[in-house]
Amino acid sequence: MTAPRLSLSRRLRRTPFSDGVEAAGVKAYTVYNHMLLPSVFRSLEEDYRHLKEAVQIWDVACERQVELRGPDAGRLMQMLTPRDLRGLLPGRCAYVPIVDETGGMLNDPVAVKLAEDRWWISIADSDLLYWVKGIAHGWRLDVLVDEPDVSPLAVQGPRADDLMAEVFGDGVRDLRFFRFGRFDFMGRDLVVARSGYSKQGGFELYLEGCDLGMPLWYALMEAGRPWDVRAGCPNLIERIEGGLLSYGNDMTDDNTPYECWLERFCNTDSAIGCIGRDALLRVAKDGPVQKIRALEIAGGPVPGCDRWWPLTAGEQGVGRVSSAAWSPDFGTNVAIGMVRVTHWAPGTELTVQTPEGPRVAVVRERFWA
Ligand code: THG
Repeated sequence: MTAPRLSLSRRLRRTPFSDGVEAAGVKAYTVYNHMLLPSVFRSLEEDYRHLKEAVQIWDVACERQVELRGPDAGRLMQMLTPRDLRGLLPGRCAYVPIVDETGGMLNDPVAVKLAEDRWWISIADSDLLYWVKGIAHGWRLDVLVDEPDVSPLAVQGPRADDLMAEVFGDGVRDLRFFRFGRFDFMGRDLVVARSGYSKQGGFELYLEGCDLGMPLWYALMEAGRPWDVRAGCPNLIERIEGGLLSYGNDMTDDNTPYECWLERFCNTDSAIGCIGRDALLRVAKDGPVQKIRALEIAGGPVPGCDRWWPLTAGEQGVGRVSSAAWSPDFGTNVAIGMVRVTHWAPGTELTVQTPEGPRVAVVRERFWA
């Protein structure tokens, strides 16, 4: 059986790097923020091995920016998140849960503080722009909110520093985690941060405008030759091992940050102004009734997880698996799920209902990497 194809049109946006991605032989895409996001180049496992050993260039232009600009930008940013941002200086990034008035997760972006009065919210897959515009307008805030023409490109893998130093000089090596600097590329300033959606280390470059997309892509590809650079993309296996959550897969607006194991990014006591603060104070007091957990699924490689797989204990439903893949390095299926409080203790044996039948799933203390 051949799988049906996805019809392309302008609503499914290309990126400034799409020509390079196609030339590199992309095998599969997913859709993220109405934009193409590559998901496989050679195979999931070959891409995984190469990411852990070399260096890859990722077209992550689908991580769109919501820009806040104006005197109330900082105030608006704090209204969106329970993470206390008062100590965050310009030049820094922060992973921030975004919650609605019920404390439900609307997105889990990286906030980039460009200046006191200018922020980029580098969003995961949900239309956050409309929520932010609604709040800015409804509260009559003095701030402009829009989606600028900014396209992130990631350089990820153990040789990322070596590659980046070839293009931008040794100064990039001094960037610390979740900080950014401005670096010249063909006479244009690029925001370059040490961040990215893998645990292998690397950078994200925020390209403003489209015209330098392919020159930047090829400059990085050329500079990376000595280290076998390839086009790559966020890798399902590697991100599950590292416990990097995927909004829309692992959590939705039905979940609070506490359920998502994101309490380390919540300062609900001190995040004054956060719209979901009262709701979160209530759930923090009682504690969540379910929580994201790492799970190991027994047996050989599981099929792709394109819907929630029920987790059961006997006849009782106790949660769901939302992401799963075979890990070559750990010789088991690694998975992310949401498990009820009664069954989330490490070591608990559950049953996961995969499309190919039931399997044993064991709750783990932590993720793999
Ligand atoms: N980079 C940028 N934008 C993004 C992503 C990114 N937008 C979409 C998506 N990824 C948002 N989700 C995440 C999830 C995890 C992390 C970043 C964005 C992440 N987490 C680290 C961790 O969990 O180890 C570190 C968090 C911290 O300690 O602050 O990096 O990848 N621009």
